Order: sequence, then C-alpha cells, then structure tokens
Amino acid sequence: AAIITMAKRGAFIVLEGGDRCGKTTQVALLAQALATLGHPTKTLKFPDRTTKTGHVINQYLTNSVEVDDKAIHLLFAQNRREAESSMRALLQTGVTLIADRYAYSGVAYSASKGLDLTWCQRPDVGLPAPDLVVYLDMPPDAAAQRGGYGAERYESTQVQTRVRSLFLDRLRNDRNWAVVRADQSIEEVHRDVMAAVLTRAIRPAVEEGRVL
Ligand code: T5A
Ligand code: NA
Repeated sequence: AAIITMAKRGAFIVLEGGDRCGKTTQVALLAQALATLGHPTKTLKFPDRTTKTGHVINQYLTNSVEVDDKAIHLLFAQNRREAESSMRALLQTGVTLIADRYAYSGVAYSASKGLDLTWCQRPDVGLPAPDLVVYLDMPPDAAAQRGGYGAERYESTQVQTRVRSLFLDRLRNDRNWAVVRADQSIEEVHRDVMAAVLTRAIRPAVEEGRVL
C-alpha cells in the first residue's frame, strides 16, 4: 500500500506546578527522553524572561518594580501570545512542544490574589490547547526546603497554598490533566511523568510501528 506522508501534528505537553516543584528539571529530562525515542522536540518556558514583556515580568517577580495586579496579569498573557504563531508552526511540522508553565499558571497565581477566575482566563482564549498537562504536586512546606526558595515574589507558603488549591480544582475538572507527586527523587518523578506522557499524549511506539 502507498505510504501517506502527511506530517503528523506534534504533541503539546505542559508541565505545571508551584514554585520550585521541579518543572525545569523535568521538562529537560522529558525532552531528552522523547528525543531519544525519535520525537523532534522543543522546550518552551513561560514567562519567557528574554523578551521586552519578559523583562518587565522579571523585574516584577524579583520585586524591583510594582505593577497593578490586572496589568501584570495581561502582561503574562501577552508574553505567551508572543509565542503563539511559532508554537503553531512547530506543532504543524510535527515537533512535540514541552512547556514549562502555561496559561494555567497565569490563572492560578492571579486568582490567588483575589482576581476573578473567569476574568483571568479571558486574555489567553484562542491559544493552542495542550494534549496533556502534567501537574507536579508539591506540598508547599516541602517546596520551601528546596534551594533558592523565597527569593521571588510568590515564594511564600501562604501564596503557594492558595495556588495549589486552585491548581487542584483545575485538575479535578479537566480530564486532560494528570498529577505526579513532585516530592520524590528526580528519577522517580521522571518515571511518573514519562508514564503519563506515553500513555496519554504520545501514541505508544508499538501502535505507531504496527505491521500486519
Ligand atoms: N507566573 C507564571 C504568574 O504569576 N503568571 C503566569 O502567567 C506565569 C507563566 C515565575 C513565577 O511567575 C508566576 C509563577 C512563578 O511564581 P518560573 O520562572 O517558572 O515562574 O519560576 P519557578 O516556578 O519558581 O521555577 P523555578 O525554576 O524556581 O522552579 P522549578 O522549575 O519548578 O524547579 P527546578 O527544576 O528549577 O528545581 C528547583 C530546585 O529544586 C531541585 C533543583 O535542583 C533546584 O535546585 N530539585 C529537586 N530536589 C530534590 N528532589 C527533586 N525531585 C528535585 N527536583 C528539582
Ligand atoms: Na521561583
């Protein structure tokens, strides 16, 4: 039979969680593992602190400027919007995208300050939706023990507790979410992330290479 060579859309995977839960570590390990399995892979990080909006966001997070709660919310959303067209182009050419935070962080952190949840969701409407969100769940007390914790704006147990409960609400209500315990060793977290990704975002290799 003829082989149909239409490029398959890449998978879009997001890792979410509270501060210091290990997202950056796990995004890198996941990207490496998927590349080894033959999937062209690209990683993204939100906020992207390298753009103009990212520069202001970085100043805000490091407490060197104050910005109105609603205004900074819109700036985080704009920072994602800047990446939209390149994300779509990559997915279309078959690249698997792995994002370190996404619009869900935008909603959880802003809503934790008392902003209306529906209002918080609005500026991200229309962005590509992930195939799978892996939520790295970390008790705030355990996160506080990790290196570097406490340096940035939202890194307090009080804020992290509110953020976590907003993430857990989302997890309960969205079937595209999977939860992984983040208070395990790096290798154990990676094993659980891989299991979720291979069963729920990437079709198992056995299916892909199916023969008669
Ligand atoms: N935010 C973000 C908003 O308010 N609105 C938005 O729209 C968005 C997108 C910046 C902040 O902005 C907020 C949320 C944040 O408060 P960020 O730049 O992603 O977001 O900052 P963090 O989430 O704090 O990222 P970190 O780099 O601090 O933490 P990670 O990426 O979760 O964790 P990682 O991998 O860097 O690990 C942290 C430390 O723990 C160790 C690592 O070696 C490192 O030292 N570690 C482990 N130690 C023991 N066991 C493990 N399993 C470990 N895994 C990692
Ligand atoms: Na941080």
